[in-house]
Amino acid sequence: MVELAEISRCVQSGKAKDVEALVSLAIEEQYSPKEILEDGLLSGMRSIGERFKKNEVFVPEVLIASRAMHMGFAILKPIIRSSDVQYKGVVVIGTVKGDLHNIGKNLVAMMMEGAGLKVVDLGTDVSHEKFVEEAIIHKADILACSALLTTTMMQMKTVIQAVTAAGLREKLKIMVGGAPVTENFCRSVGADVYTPDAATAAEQALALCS
Ligand code: B1M
Repeated sequence: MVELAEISRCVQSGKAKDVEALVSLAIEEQYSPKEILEDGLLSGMRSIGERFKKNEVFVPEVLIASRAMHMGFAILKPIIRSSDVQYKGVVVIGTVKGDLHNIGKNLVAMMMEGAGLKVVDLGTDVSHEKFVEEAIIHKADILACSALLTTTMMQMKTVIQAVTAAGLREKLKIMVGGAPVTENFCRSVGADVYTPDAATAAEQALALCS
């Protein structure tokens, strides 16, 4: 009999092959996709997120754990019925126009996924038009912008202006982050939430959606 806690432990230690095997076995043993997701895969990512925040693990461990989670998720995905797993919210995320840094943004996206949110990752060099377009298409609850350059961080203001012009500002929360971004900057451009790291970003995103 598979223990879902074992899947969680294998995610945390990045044992992707074991995660795949255990998820397949758990499906055979009639665990529901929701149980496997919540108590296995996402539980593992949540733990790694907490340890990352306490500096007990670092970027490489998080990336390896996330890869293991995704491999398990790929097996689960075809059998997840839309009625079975309810996402807690929808986040559209990207690195702003002119900026190609994606390591931090990817971490934020993974942690948010690990927290049970649906994440639509637009990649890097994302224009304000694209942010708005995708927020509408995916009925996003949160727009999350990352920037690593002092020369691109002002793009966040442009994104927020475009969101306001599209009449979405009331219902769309805007989160910002990245090395040069600060709480003061967040307030000055009219964003809702600044967080300094990926784990806190996931926590805050979840709080905004509940
Ligand atoms: Co570039 N780069 N880079 N770079 N790069 C920095 C950012 C820089 C500080 C290096 C330096 O000069 N000391 C500097 C910026 C200076 C400034 O603006 N003041 C810089 C520069 C100048 C440049 C170029 C202009 C260099 C050149 O070509 N002359 C160029 C720009 C290209 C472009 O974007 N148009 C450039 C290019 C590159 C590479 C392509 C080589 C590569 C990026 C590869 C990639 O991302 N795929 C790169 C890298 C790797 C770096 C450094 C070394 C590392 C960045 C990183 O990934 N950190 C960086 C120096 C440094 O930081 N030591 C540097 C790890 C990552 C986990 O941290 O992204 O901060 P970070 O994410 C954190 C938090 O910030 C937060 O969570 C993450 C972790 O928990 N976070 C969020 C991030 N986004 C968030 C969003 C949120 C919430 C939290 O909510 C939405």
